[in-house]
Amino acid sequence: MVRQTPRIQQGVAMLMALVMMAIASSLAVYMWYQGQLNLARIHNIKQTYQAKHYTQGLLLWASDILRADYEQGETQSDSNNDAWLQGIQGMLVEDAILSGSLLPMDNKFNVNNLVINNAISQPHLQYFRRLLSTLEIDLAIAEKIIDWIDLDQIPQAGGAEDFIYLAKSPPYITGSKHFQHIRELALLDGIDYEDYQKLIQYVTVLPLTKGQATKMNVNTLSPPLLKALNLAITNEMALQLNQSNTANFSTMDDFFAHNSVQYVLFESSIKNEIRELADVKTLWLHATSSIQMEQQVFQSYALLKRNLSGDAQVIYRSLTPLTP
Ligand SMILES: [Ca+2]
Ligand SMILES: [Ca+2]
Repeated sequence: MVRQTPRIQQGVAMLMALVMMAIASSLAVYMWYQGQLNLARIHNIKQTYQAKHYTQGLLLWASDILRADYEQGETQSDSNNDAWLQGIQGMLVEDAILSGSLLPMDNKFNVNNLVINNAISQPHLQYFRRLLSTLEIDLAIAEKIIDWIDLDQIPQAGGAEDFIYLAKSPPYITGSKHFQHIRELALLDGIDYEDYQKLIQYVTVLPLTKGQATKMNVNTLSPPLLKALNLAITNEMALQLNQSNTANFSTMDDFFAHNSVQYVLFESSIKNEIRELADVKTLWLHATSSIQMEQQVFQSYALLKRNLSGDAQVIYRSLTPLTP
């Protein structure tokens, strides 16, 4: 047996001590790092929680100003001139900067109106065809939308059901329900990027409450959407009705009496058809809230619906904008 000299023993002890020290110090660094990480996590969770509360506050603020709009006697009609459209920008609170805005959603055609209670709504289909024709988009997009929503697998003439979508790569199937998000329109067969980008400037997807169609607000419609209200409306009339986005008709009768259309929209059958499509009220709104806390910005979106007292109810929230 080899006996170690005291010198060698000393060397081994020293080496052991050094190894122990290295382990201890890396453990200390690891624990410190974990501690910092936990602090950062807690900080993030706290900020997210606070941002949620601020968003909630902004939505309550939105409901308040919408009710105030009704209380100030604005129950009859809404237009692009309404004060609530200004929103709030950069409001400083304790530890955050809040911004919020409201946009009308009844300023576009709701494609979900094409199928009501699993049946095609003819006034909406005729309207949408006139709109597609003005926009120079293939009319068959209307049938593709109908087939996407309806519950059967029988394609409309020019439409497309599951067998068309299952042949794509990757394969997918139709929704068999109303559209939930505007981006779903990009999934339609036969729609290219250019048509999609054009279409979403004029159409929207809103839920139908109690199986009832939503109505557009004539005061917030752009000229192509006004023109599609009736075949007799020319481009020039549509521009005059739009009044450079300042239209402010108090009632639909005021709209029909406008000097640009009074001689083309005078028959009661025409008026009744337009009344099914449009009104002078803004009931659907898109809320955007932006909460800036330190270096982070929390952005969220919500769809609001006004009730008869003017209050707004959150229908759903989204982390992506519901409108382009
Ligand atoms: Ca179908
Ligand atoms: Ca079908």
